This record gives sequence, structure tokens and C-alpha cells, in this order.
Amino acid sequence: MRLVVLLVCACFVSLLRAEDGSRLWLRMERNADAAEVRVERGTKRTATVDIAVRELEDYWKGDGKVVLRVAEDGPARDGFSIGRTEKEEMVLTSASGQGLLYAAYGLLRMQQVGDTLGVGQTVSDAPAYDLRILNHWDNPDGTIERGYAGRSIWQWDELPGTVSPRYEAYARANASVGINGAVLNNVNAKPLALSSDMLRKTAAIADVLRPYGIRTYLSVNFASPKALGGLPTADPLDADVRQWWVGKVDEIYRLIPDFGGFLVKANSEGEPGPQDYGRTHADGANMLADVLAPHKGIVMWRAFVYKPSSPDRACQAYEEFMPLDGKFRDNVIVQVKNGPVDFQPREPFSPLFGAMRHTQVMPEFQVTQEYLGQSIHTVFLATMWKDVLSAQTYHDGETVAAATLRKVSAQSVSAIAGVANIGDSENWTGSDMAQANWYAFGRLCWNPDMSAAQLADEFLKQTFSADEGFVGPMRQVLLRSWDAAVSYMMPYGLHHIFAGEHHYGPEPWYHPGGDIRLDWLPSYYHRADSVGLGFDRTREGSGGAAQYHEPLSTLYGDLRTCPEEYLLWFHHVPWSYVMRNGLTLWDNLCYIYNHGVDEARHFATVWEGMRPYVDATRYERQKARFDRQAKDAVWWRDACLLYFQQFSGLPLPADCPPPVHKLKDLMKYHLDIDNYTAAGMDKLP
Ligand code: GCW
Repeated sequence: MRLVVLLVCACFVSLLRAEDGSRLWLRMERNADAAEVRVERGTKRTATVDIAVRELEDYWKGDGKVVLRVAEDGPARDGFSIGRTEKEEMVLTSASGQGLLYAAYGLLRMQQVGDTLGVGQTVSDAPAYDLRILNHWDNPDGTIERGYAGRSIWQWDELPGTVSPRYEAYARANASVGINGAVLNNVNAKPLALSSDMLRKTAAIADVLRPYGIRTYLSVNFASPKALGGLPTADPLDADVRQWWVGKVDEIYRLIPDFGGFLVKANSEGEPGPQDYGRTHADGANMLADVLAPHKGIVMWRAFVYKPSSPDRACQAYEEFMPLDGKFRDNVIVQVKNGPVDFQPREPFSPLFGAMRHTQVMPEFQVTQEYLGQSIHTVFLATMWKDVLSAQTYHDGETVAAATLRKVSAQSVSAIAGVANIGDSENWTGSDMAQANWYAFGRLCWNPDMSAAQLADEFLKQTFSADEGFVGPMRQVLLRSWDAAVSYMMPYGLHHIFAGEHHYGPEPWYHPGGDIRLDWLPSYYHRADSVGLGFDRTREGSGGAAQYHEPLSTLYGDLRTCPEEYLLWFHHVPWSYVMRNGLTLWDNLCYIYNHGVDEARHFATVWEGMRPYVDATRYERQKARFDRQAKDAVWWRDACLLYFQQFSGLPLPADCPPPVHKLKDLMKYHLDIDNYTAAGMDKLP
């Protein structure tokens, strides 16, 4: 019997074609003979429609022919319908060629995941957010801030003469999940990004992205008029400064007629901004917005700012931006990170969502896993994003999704952004499993109502195997992975106890010495002392809980009613405090870290059973990662429990396994992040 099983497994393995992950979720087999695809008379053959036709000819495997039609009465904007007629034709209808391309990818997705349409049936679909944008934190020198998948895919050195085929593959992957915008460069923007030379290179990329319906945007450095234009100031109210921007924007639109607009990080982490000249964020954003308006461009102005006078980092975006509500132009969108601090493993949603009633606000998610195990740990972020988007703000009963989809004026557009996890590694994202986050981000922007389970299923079936023997167990892994990571990293609302600078691994003790901002230190956030643990954001503390709309403000502000997942976010809790399950904070902390470890180990075991379904390259690559994730979970557990134990002075509960590491060893360890690759993972604790 065993022999038979082994033989069957061996067959499976040998049958699976070697893969490098470069095809992402688009692993359809090309047709030997093109499928029959007809574009209805009257439907204009744009470059976009041509792509739709080509994709269907190459990959549609159904019996009947496919008909594409643009109809004025068809689903509006990027929406589409797919109908199966009595004559066994598949009819794809939209009001635009772009909608037809989305319909083509929709039909191919149905084919790949095994969704069928009955004769006479029609399905319709339309995107929720108008703008579904990836933010690349890519630098002109090819490095990527917080990128873990190699170097930038943009080859600035060889552009515009040489246009890498990767750009089109990138555009195609994005279009297939509904993404329709890309900010090509880092929000920590170099003035150089706006040089004439770089703009010509940018235009060459925009030309490739355009037929796939992807608009190009740029991050801009607010001091560009000085640094690039040689002006003595970048004051947004200065006439020469404004004129400089007018000239620059004209130049951009001459090269890129459908340019999307600017993304701006101003007066944050050393970046210049209007406050350098005593002006407000609104003054800065509006000046750029007025310059872009004649071209229909927009400004995405980030709310990720610091306010030195405020005692709580988590309160600062709200304090800076709420007074400006209603003061922004219609073509400004304030881009707000999902939580009030900074993409932590788990944060409550930012109180700005729903609160700004007269300003268009867009969520910013981080697809790249800066704080969630980078390209090693499997953490399916759809679960987290769903948690944020479906959170109730209690402003007019709106969820975060509803608050950001609502248009504050007839001219406004709704938007959502994700910081890309893409680099030039062969599988795009370093980890094969991290492709799931790129995929899910796009699909969720299109439809925030999709469940995390649906997203996981779609991804797994297309990217790996549609066999239920694979999808069933791996769906569970993906769905549990965020909770697991929160459990072994920062449970109960703990935050920012990462190793300094690179943010991989635990360092609740991190202090580089010298003169460092307190809010860049873990101790600022965890506040461990002999009494307890956590940041007091009640009325007696920083008052952060009061930024939420009632009843949340009272709910969060009261230790007895605060949801336990945010306990240490809002409260400084005594070690002996008895939680809802009757155990103390200290004991619960010990148990939950161990739960996280058990989960991570379980994921590694589940993966071992997936060998028959996955080609050897991707299987081994992912196995190394799951194994490392399980070890990292132990590292996190030991580091955090042993470190906090110094304050609690309490023993681990008798049924908790003893630590594997010694605190003093962990405190001496420094990860050489520059030389840290998946291959070097064995050098970690
Ligand atoms: O999370 C922090 C990152 C920075 C980043 C910043 C931001 C681009 O550590 O690397 O800078 O946020 O979002 O601006």
C-alpha cells in the first residue's frame, strides 16, 4: 500500500512542469488553435480591445465563439456583463473597451477556477473604487524602500531606448485583477523624478501601461522648484513657484496625455512640505491641484505626518488633518494609512476614516510586508484589509469602505492605494505565496465585498492547483495566517516592537543610543513597567480613543469594554488584570505567543502535504519559507516573553513550553539585513 502511495506521489511530481512563479495567477495553457473571437460591428478596435481579443484567442477554451461588444447602454465605466446565449456564444458587453478587457479577464478567471454559466445566464460586474492604484516605493537608483523581491522592475538606465518586456507583463497582471493606476516612484521622492530626462523615460513606461488601462502617476518632492528648478523657495503661495509647477505639469502632459497626477508625502520623516513656509497641508495640496486641474489630474496627499508638539504618534494625522476638512480642492484626495500609526501587524482603523466629511479620503494599505515577515512569512493580508474596510466608523453608519467610496462632490473620484510588493525577482514578489497579496489587493479594490475565503480560493486555484486536496488545506492556512502572525508578533494591540530600521524580527528593547526620536523606539509604544503593559490612550492618557466617533470612543476608552485585540493599544494594563477568559494578562500573553508558534508550525506541516500538487521549484522555495516562519515565531515568542518577563516578574505558566533562546543572546544578535536573503535564512536565531 505504501509503495502504491509513493508511486502515485512520484508520478504527480514528475507530471508537474517546472515553474518559476513568473506567470503568477495567469498560468493558462495557450491554445494550439486560436479560439473564435468576434468583435461586433460598430465596436471600435482600440489597442485595449485588441488585447482582449488576443487574450481570448490564446486562452479561452470554451466550445462556442466569444463576441465582444461595446454598447452605449452597456454597464457603465469599467463594468461589464458576460452572457451565454442559446447559440452557445459568450457575449461580453461593456460601455468601454476597457470594460471589455476586464470582461475578458473575468471570463478567463471563471474558466480557470471552474465557474460556469448556464445557457441564457448573464453575470455583471463593476468596480467599486474608481481608482485602484499601486504605489511603488522604487528609487531612481533601482533600490526599493521596503521592497523584498529584488530591485525595481523599472530599468531607468536603459529607458526610454530599451523597454523591458516585463513592463507589459506587469501591466497585464494588474489589468487581470482590475488595478488601473501605478505611482512609479517612492513617496520619499527625489526631485530628479521630474527632470526632463526622467519624464521621457516615464512616458515610455506609460505607453506600455496605457493599453491595459493603467494610468501613470508620480510621487513628487515638494521642494522640486528649489532643488530642480533653482528657485529660492518652494513656498506654495509664491507666484514663481506656482509658475514652475505649471511649466512642469505642461511638460508632463505633453509627454503623457493621460497622466494621472501626483502623490505627495510632505512634512513627514524629513520630507519637505508647505509647513516649511508656514503654510498648511491644504495650501500645498491645493496649489498642486489647481495646476493639475486643467489636465484633469489629481493630487493624492498623504496624511502620514508627524506633529512634534503632540504627545501621541497615533493622534497626529487626525490632529493635523481634521481642522483642514473641507479646505481641499475637489481633485485632492487625502491618502490615509489603514491604521493611525504605521502598517503595524494589527491596528484599529484610522479615526480619520468617516470623520472627514468634506474631503475625499482614500485608504492606503501596505501590500509589501514591511512589518509582517517581509518576503519570508506567509501572511494573507486580505483578512486584515477586510477587517479595516468593513469596520464601522459610526459616522452616518458608514463602514470604512463606504466612507471612502462616498464622493464628497460631483467632481470627486473614489480611490484606494496599496504599496506594491513587486520587484525584479523571477516570481515578482520574492515569496510565491506573497503573490496572493498583490492578487487580493486588486480584487478587493474592485469588490470590497468579496470574502477573504473567495479571494484565497481564486488565487490558490489559478496560481497553484484547483484540486480540493490542495485548495482546502491551503485556504485554511491563508485565512488563519494573519491572526497567527499577530499572535506570535504583537498580540492584544501591542505595536512597533520591531528590530530598528529593517523591521524584521523582534527587538522590544531596541535603542540605538544617542539622540533618537522617542516615537521611533519600541519602549515608546509598549510602555512595559512593573505595573503592566500597553499605551494609555484613555482620557487619563493621551486621549487617542476620543478621536473615534461614539460609541467607539467610549468602548475603546474603557478597559472593561475595549475589544481584547486592541487592549494594549488603548490601555496600560496591569500584569495581573483578569481578561475575559478568566486568565491574567501575563498568562494570556504567554498562551497567545505559543498559539502563534503552534499555528506557524502547523502551516509548515500542512505545506509538506502539498508536495503532490506543486512543482518542485515552488514547493521547495515555499517550504524553506514556512520552516523559517515557524522558527521566527519561536524567536518572536522568546524575545517578547523573556523581555516582558523582566517587568512582570512572573513565571511562565507551567504548561507553556520553556524558551528555546536566551534573552541575552537575542539581545546581542544583529541581523545583517543587506546580506539577508532566503538562502541565508539559517543565520537567523
Ligand atoms: O512605514 C514607514 C516606513 C518608511 C516609509 C514610511 C512612509 C516610504 O518605514 O520606509 O517611507 O512609512 O509610509 O512614508
